[in-house]
Amino acid sequence: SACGADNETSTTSEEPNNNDGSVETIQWKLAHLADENHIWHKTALKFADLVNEKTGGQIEITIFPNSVLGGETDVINSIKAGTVDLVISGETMANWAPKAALMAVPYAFRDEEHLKRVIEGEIGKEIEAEIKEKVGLTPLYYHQRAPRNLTSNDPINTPEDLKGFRMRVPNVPLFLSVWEAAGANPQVMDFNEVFTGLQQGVIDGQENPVDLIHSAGFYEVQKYVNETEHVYSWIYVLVGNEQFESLTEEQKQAVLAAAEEAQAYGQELFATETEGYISNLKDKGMIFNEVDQDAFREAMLPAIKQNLSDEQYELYERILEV
Ligand code: CS2
Repeated sequence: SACGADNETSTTSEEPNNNDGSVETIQWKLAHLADENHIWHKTALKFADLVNEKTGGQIEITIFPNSVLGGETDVINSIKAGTVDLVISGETMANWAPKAALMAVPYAFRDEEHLKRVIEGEIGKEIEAEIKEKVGLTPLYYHQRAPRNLTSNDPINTPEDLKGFRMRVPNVPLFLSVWEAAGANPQVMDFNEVFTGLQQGVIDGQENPVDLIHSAGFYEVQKYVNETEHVYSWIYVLVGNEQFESLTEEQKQAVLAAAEEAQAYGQELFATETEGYISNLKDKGMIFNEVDQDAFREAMLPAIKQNLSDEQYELYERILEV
């Protein structure tokens, strides 16, 4: 379910806030790194329509895909500065809220049911609360994600094949640690710089779920999807705390009700479209390579313990128990 929605749906009425007696429309900007065909984009458009409808046109949200407003970390800083209003983000927020790292610990989630028990249970609420407090963003709804796989131009079957392998990871300290431990040479890069890095041979590979491999056109510059499935996770759609708190109570409830419906809409798209991404990538010539997942899990485990703080590791152990 979305974060804290109330089920009443209503349009909002508000005192005129212009001297001509009109009510000024609130214009919000939502930024994300996927393309216009991606589940995140289609769901964000639906969310914007629902918010506009439920507020009687008082809130208009414009969606900016393909990192056009900057990389994920830059956008989060822009929301704090008030020049952007919403973002789609996840474990990158660990740079402000340590508990967000627990969204993407390698091989932590056993299956979809386990993942949902964490997201929608006590632990998910603790992660959301720390994000709100330390990042200054309010989670509105989330997207379940396909597992992250490692892409390359030569097959990677075990960590032994990672010697000298220069790869990009998102701005997530834990990802740097686990891929170093597995034997690769990871470096942080914004998502919108990865294609060029691969095309120019600055990096040899990257890791992402099939939907983002497709969204960024990595099939043009990568041959193999090595099925490490090393991270199974989710990602939030978040609004700046200040932007959200500036709304009337009625407008807040309308946004939360829209988020609830957008959540269900996005989940339906996830269930029906993920398989399609795999066949699309195969049609584009990518080879899906089965790997020794246990070998990657074993290679990464020591780095998980070493990289996480005591508090993060305690939460990790709770996740394993759920
Ligand atoms: C994306 C992001 O940049 C990427 O590789 O997959 O969604 C990434 O997962 C971020 O860390 C999410 O905060």
